[in-house]
Amino acid sequence: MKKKTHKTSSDLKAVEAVKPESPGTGSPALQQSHEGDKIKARYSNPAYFRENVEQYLTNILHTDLKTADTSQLYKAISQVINKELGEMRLEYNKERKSVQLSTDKTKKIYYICMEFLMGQSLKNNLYNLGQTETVKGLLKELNIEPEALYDEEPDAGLGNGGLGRLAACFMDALTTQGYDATGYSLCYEYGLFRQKIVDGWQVEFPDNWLPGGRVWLNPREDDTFTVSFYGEYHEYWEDGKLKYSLQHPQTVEAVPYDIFITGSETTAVNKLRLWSARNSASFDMNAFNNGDFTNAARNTNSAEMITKVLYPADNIPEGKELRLKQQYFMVSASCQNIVRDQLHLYGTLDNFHKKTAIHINDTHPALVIPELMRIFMDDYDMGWDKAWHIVSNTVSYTNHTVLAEALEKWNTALVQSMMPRIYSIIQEIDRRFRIEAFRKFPGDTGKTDYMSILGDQQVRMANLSVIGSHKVNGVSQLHSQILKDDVFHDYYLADPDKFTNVTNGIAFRRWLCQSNPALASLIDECIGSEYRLDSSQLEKFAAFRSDKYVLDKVDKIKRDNKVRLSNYINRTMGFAPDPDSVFIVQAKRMHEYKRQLLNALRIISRYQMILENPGVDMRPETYIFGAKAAPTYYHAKFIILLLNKLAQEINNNPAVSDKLKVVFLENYSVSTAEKLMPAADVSEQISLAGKEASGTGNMKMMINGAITIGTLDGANVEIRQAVGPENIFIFGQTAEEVYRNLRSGYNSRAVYERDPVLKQAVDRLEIGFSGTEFSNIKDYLLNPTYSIADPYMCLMDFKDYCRAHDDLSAAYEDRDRWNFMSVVNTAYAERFSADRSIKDYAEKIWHSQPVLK
Ligand code: 26W
Repeated sequence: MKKKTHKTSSDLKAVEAVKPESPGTGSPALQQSHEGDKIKARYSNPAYFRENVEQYLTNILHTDLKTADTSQLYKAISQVINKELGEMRLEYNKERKSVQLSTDKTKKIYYICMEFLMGQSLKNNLYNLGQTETVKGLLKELNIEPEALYDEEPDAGLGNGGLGRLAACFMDALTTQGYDATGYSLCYEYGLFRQKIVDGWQVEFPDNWLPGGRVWLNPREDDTFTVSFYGEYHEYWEDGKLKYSLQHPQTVEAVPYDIFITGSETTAVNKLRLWSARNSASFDMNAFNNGDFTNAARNTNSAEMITKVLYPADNIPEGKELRLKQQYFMVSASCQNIVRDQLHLYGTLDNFHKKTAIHINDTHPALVIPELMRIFMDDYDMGWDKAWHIVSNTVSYTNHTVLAEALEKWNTALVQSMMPRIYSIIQEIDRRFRIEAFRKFPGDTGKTDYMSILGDQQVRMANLSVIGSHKVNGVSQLHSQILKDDVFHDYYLADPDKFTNVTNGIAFRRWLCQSNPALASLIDECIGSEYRLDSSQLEKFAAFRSDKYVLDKVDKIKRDNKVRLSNYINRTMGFAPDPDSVFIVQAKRMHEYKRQLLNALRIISRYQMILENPGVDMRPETYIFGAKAAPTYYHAKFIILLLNKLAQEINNNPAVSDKLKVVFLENYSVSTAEKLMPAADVSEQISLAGKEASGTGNMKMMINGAITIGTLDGANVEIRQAVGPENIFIFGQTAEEVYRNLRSGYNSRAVYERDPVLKQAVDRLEIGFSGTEFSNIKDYLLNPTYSIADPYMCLMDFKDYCRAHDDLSAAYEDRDRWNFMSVVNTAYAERFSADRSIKDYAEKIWHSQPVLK
C-alpha cells in the first residue's frame, strides 16, 4: 500500500527489516537493556551529575552552584534528568522497534486523551530512576531541603480531574511494565485555572505553567504535521467512483512537544506527545508590506488560540466551536503521526490493527475513527471495507461518565463546515450502520434511529465511539454494568462481547511510596518491597492488622502526616487544625452528583448540636474540602460559597471552634492532593449511587489508610468487597433504589418534614452563615422549580449518612480497632493499582505484551 506521495528512504529500509514471526513462540519481551542501565549508572555518579548541573548553571543560566537560587537549581537539575532521559530514550527506541519487528505479540499502544493531569515530575522521575539520593547529596551540601526544590516546579495541570489524572497514572504503569506506549494530547499554554477564594467565592486566574514547566518539554519542530479545517468541499463521480475536491482549507501546523515518561526500575522511556498549534502561513507579508501590521499577524493568533487553554468543565460539554477544533486538531495530528510511524517500521498498512492499538479516552478523541478512515482511503487508496476492518479493530473506547448531560453531541452543521470530508465519512459510517442495525432489529426503526450516529441535527459522539471500536469498557464493575443495562443497552444486545470492565487504578509509587514514605517504609519492613512493583503483594500487609507494634506505628505515621498537613494549612491559610481531631476529607471536583452539599448539611447539624449542647463530650472534628467548580457552573459555585461561609462562621465562633473546624483548601491540585491523602483519617465518597463512574480519590485515601464513608457507587462497591463490610462505612440508597425512587416520584419535602434534625439544618440555610443567606439552596432542595427538587437526593440519604458517621466516630475511639481497619484498607488496596488496570487493558482489550522485561 503506497501513499500517493513519495515513499521515504526509511520506509524502504524498514520493509527490508521486517521479519514476521510465526505466532505462538515464547515471550517476546527483551531483557532490560545494558545500555540504558549504563546511562543510569553514569548519571547516578554524584561527581558526573554535579558536573552536568554545573554546566547547565554556567552555560544557560549564567550562575553557579553557590549563587544559584532554588528555582534555578530546580531548572538545572530537571534539565540534567531530562537529558539523561533523552539518552535512554534513544537506546529504548532501538530495542522496542527490534522487538516489534520480531514478534506479533506486541503492539504499539497509543493512548489519546484531551487531558493528562501530570502534576510535578522531578520527584517522580528521580524516584523512578533511583537517583533521589544522588540529588539529596548535592542538596545537602547546599543546605536545601529536597521538598523545597520539588515545590519550585509548577504542576502540569493539563486536565480537570479524574479522567486526566487516570491518564497520567496509566502512562506511569505502561512504562514501568515495559509496554511500548505513547500518549497524545494538547500542549495547552494555560492549564486548569488557579482557584482563589475571595470573600467565599471561587475566582479563576490563568494557570501560566510554562515558565517553570517547560524544562520537561522537548520541542520537535522537525516532526510537525498539517491539519486542515473548513474549505469548499465538492463530491463528484468519476470513472464509477465517488471523488471529492477540497479547496482553500485553512491549515494549521501541529508542532509536537514531547515529555519523557519514566517507569520504576526499567530502562523503558515512553513519551507523552503534546501538540501545539501554529499558523502555517505565519505572517502575511503582503499585509505587512502594505503597512497593516496588526492584520499581518492576526492569522497567527487565530491558529494559536486552538491550544491556548484547557476547557475547565468536566461532565458538562461546552459545545463551542473552539473545543471541537481542539479535538480534531489533536486527532488529526496524532493519526497522521501514527500512520507515518507504522509505515516507517513496517512499510505496509496491512498489519496496522495487528501492530497498533489506539485507545480513545472518553469520546473527546472519537474523531480518530473517521480521520483514520480518511487517511487510509484518501491518502493510501484503500477501499472502504478494508479500511473499516482495520480501523474498527484498532480503536477501543473507555466511557468515564453516565451523566446524560455529559454525553457529547455536536451540531451537524458545525461539523460539516469545519471538517467537510470527515462529516461525509461519518454520514457513510452512519448509513452502513443503520442497514446493519435494521438487520439485527428488523422493523424496529425507533431503535435504529436511537442507536445511529446522526439524528436531531447532531453527531452523537458516544454512538460513533461504540460503533467504531472493537471494545468498550467502563471503569468499575458497577459502572460497566450500567453501561450494559442502560446507557449502551441496545449495542450490548447486538454485540455482548464488545463490552467489558476495567476497574480504574492509581500509581502506587506516586500515591503511596513518594507521598507517604513513612508508611511505605513500614510496609517494606513488614513484607519486603516487592509490592512496589508487584501490587498484589501488598495484600500480605493484612497479616499485620493485629500486630500491636505495627498498629502503633500506623497511628504515629498518620499523626505525623496530619501535623505536616496542619502546618501546610497554617502556612497557606493562617490557622492550624488540631492534629488530634479527626481529619474528614472530601476532595474532588465540585459537582451536584458528588454531593458536597450532603456533607455540608451534616456539618450544619453538627454545628447546631454543639451550640445546643455546649458541654458535649466529643472528639474534635476537622472537615477538609478541596474542590474546583467549572467557572460557569452556578450551583457548584454556590456550594463553594456555602462551604467557605460555613467555615468562616464556625472557625470564628469560640463556642464551637475547639470542637469543629472546616477547611476549604484553595486551588486543589495534584500536588496538594499528595499532601492531603496521607493525612486523611476519613475518606468521604458520598455521590448519589449510580452516578460516580469509579472515583480514584477513594483509592488514594484507602491506600494511605483512611477509612471510607460512602455510598455503594463506583469503585466503592469493590472497596467494600476488598475490605469486607466491617472495614468501611456504607450508607444510603443503592443505584437500583435510586432508580426506583426517582421513578415512583421522589418527594424531598416529605423527607424534610419527617426528620427534625434535617429540617433544622435545611432551615438554617435561610439565616445563612457569616452574613450570607442561602435560601436559594433551600429552594433547590425543596422546590421543583427547574427540574425536580433535590435532584441528587441529598435529603433522602441524610439520615443514614448521619447514622454511618455515628458508627464511624465510635470506631475511631477504639484506636486499635481503627488502626486495624486502616491496615486492612492499605493492604487490600492491592487491586486498585494502575499496574493491574494496565495489565487488564493489555489482556482484555489491546491484546499486547510488554516489549521490555
Ligand atoms: C465534554 C465535557 C466532559 C469533560 C470531561 C465530559 C466528561 C468529562 C470526563 C469524562 C469526566 C470525568 O473525569 N469522569 C471521571 O473519570 C474518572 C476516571 O475514570 C472516574 O474515576 C470518575 O468517577 C469520573 O467522574
